[in-house]
Amino acid sequence: MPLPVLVIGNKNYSSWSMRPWLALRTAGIPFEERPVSLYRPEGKAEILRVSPTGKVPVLIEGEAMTFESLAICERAAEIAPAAGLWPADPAARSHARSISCEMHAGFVALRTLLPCNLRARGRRELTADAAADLARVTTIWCETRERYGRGGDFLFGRFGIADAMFAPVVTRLRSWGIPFDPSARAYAEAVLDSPPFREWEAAALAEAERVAAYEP
Ligand SMILES: N[C@@H](CCC(=O)N[C@@H](CS)C(=O)NCC(=O)O)C(=O)O
Repeated sequence: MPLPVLVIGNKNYSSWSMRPWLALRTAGIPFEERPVSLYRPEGKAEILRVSPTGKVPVLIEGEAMTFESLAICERAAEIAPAAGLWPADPAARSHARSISCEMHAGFVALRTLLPCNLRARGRRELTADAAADLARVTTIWCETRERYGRGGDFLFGRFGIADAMFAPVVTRLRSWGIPFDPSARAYAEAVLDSPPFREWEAAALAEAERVAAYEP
């Protein structure tokens, strides 16, 4: 049986690719990754060949295809139920799904102002809308850690899908010089220190392609 193939964009820039990659790695699911450049014409053509949305990430398992980052995370949880990508407790799991969907669907002002660029170390001022997004993200992190995270360093104790969904927010804040609220600093540092994230980051930093629009 061939391994699942995860088609991803540039690791330095593709926050949506990072999320399911972290989930698959955390769950110990063997997979091949197929990187495509988001910024070269041949990359776009390749994405269009495998992705009905024209976007990455996409997970290919034989005839089956899963697109949309959160759907791929769900698929990872299905492939490896023992990995605990979702919390076992139903109330915690409902909360994990809710905040993961909230991340997937929202925080547009924050994401637009602070593009994903793991390598960057710049400074940006928050707009009012981005500040409101960040306030909500901080509340999510703190309330979730308080209610469900006592068993470990992550939102629900161990690293799971909710952490994978929020990991790019941590890196965007770091890249653009936005200080972490003291109440959220330990959580952010735990994400940056987690082995799957460090593996992704090392590969991102080794990439040569530069996109001027996302550089400081
Ligand atoms: N909602 C999608 C968003 C995917 C997305 O926007 N991917 C970007 C890369 S991070 C992309 O493929 N962009 C290429 C394009 O829009 O041409 C998901 O969650 O997977």
